Amino acid sequence: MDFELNETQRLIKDTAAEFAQRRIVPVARENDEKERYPADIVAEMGALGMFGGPIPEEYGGAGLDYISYAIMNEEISKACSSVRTVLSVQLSLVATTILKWGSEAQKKKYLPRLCTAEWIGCFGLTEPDVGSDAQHLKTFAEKTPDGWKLNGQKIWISNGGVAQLALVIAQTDRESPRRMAAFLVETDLPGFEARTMHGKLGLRSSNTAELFLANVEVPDDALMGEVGDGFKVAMSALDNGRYSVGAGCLGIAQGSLEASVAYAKERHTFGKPIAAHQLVQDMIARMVVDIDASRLLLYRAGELKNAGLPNTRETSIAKYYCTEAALRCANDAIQIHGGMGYSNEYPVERYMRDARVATIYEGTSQIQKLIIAGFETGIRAFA
Ligand code: COS
Repeated sequence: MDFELNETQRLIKDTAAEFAQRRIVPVARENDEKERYPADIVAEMGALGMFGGPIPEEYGGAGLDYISYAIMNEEISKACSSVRTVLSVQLSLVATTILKWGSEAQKKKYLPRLCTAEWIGCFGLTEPDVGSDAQHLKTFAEKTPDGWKLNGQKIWISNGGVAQLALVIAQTDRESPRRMAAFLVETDLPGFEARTMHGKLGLRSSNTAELFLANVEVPDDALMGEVGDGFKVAMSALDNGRYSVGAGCLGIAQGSLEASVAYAKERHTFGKPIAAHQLVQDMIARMVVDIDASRLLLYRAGELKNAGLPNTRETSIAKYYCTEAALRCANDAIQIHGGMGYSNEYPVERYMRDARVATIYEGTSQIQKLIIAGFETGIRAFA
């Protein structure tokens, strides 16, 4: 039995799938080859309301439940995970974080622009020396009479080179990492520079940048939450970011399965379609099980989000499982496609390359396991 979708969820699935097939699939391969950011597709999705996600309608959003939001990410990712990246970062790391932590003025100013993709947002946590150990940032915000002065460097920032708004996490006290703060930094401010990074293995048509902040002066009202909330802002953003990465990976896994079934029925060896060979059926069965397990784990986390309940543990379980499963599925899809799987004539090699980063960014699989085991044992591995 398939997961039962309600009317809204079905509509989201059909609309996203139709758009993806019509607008994203035809250009995905070329955009990947040319490392071309799909600005036109993003603008069109924004105009159609596809960036509204779970943001309430009063702030310009679509007020979607988290299962519908996952479905949107799945369908877009099945067509092209680079486009899914723009959507996920915009909504999961930036917009929903502003919704949770922002002042009324910050919500009114930024959310409607993000929900139409008129503005693109990025999330500045990672630094050259700080990935997993997110408590020890070097980017520093110094209090000034009129606001704050930010100095530092961020790296591997998705959307960084195309963003108008950066959510930047910085230290405010050199003696205490517990005094981190979150800032909403408009990227046209003097001293803010983004340099796009090239040569990535996957997600090649998404934009990834290094951010340089040299004496960037922001007003007091750029501070989001209180001084000392910065780490919690980042972790709650990642609770949502990890969910949409999981959903994106579910889309990759589903795409791998669909491509494999189609190819295995069409390709003949030893006088029959390869789908009739038992070892091919073994790979297809493993994909089906991985996809079912991914979907159930992901939607469980989504239901907790819908109910406004704590979900860090369940989101980490879903992120860990979905990302590893997508890699297994994409790898087997290449195997089923044989030599053709190694060519970009078929989408499966891109699935593999696009899935690869997902066990690394927004918390490695190792970090997810430490979070999960921390809940189970009550013992933090990081103390
Ligand atoms: N939401 C809100 N608050 C959270 C939270 C969450 N999901 N997780 C932790 N916190 C809070 C805790 O409640 C705690 O608050 P108090 O100090 O008031 O008790 C505080 O944050 C510190 O929590 P904890 O001690 O558990 O943090 P750790 O330093 O042990 O966190 C890990 C360690 C590794 C889990 C964390 O640093 C992490 O997730 N690292 C990976 C970061 C990452 O994903 N980087 C890649 C970014 S790519 S965008």
